[in-house]
Amino acid sequence: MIPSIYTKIHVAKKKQQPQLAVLIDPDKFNLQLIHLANQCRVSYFFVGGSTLAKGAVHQVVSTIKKHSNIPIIIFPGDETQLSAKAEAVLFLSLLSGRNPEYLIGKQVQAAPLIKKIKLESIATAYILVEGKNTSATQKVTGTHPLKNTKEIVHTALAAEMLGFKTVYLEAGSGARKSVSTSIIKQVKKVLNIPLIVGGGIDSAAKAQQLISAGADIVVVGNALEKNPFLLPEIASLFNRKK
Ligand code: 1GP
Repeated sequence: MIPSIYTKIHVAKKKQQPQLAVLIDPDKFNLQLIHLANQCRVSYFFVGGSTLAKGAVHQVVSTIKKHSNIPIIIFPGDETQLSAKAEAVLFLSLLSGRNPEYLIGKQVQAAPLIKKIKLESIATAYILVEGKNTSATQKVTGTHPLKNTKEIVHTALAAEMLGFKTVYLEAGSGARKSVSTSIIKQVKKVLNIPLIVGGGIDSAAKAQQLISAGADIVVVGNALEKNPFLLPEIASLFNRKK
């Protein structure tokens, strides 16, 4: 049997092998990045965006599938961003905010669609962390990111107790400041489930700091849109023990 995507994530975490996810925004799709990823240690493509035309995700997932065997995990901006051709979806709940639509409303709309297309769903506690500029997620969801480390840690802890499969600490796409190593270390002290970290990671040095602090999956998007040739350097940090 082919192991589920969550099993892969979990096994890599247990082995302390950090994984790299390349975020593809369908609006900024670049086939060159897919070809480069095939030559590097990229564990997953995350596909999604906060404001996309209907069908854009499915179209890009189909195109990537023609050129790569790297598993695709949908990282949805809304309940319409799904594709049966992907391997899994991060089933997000925005736990840093108090907007019921993004805590459970959108999920109720998406659940029957996910079941219908038989997509593996990975329950993910999505925690927006202050990234020094207003992120698209903030604008779309009308919520504020968390600043206080204690609150971030307690939110991650509550997520694990609620049965979430992963926690995603998000500084926001293109954040000027990525999630700090001190926050990652504090969260890791209480967390047993895999930790995903993204937002504003624009160099191998930054990625290395986050890996050393304990991130299990590092997500890079913007920086690779700007310069795909950064990928080999960043990817060379992965598939070794922390
Ligand atoms: C955004 O965490 C991801 O949701 C990746 O962020 O685009 O800044 O790399 P960047």
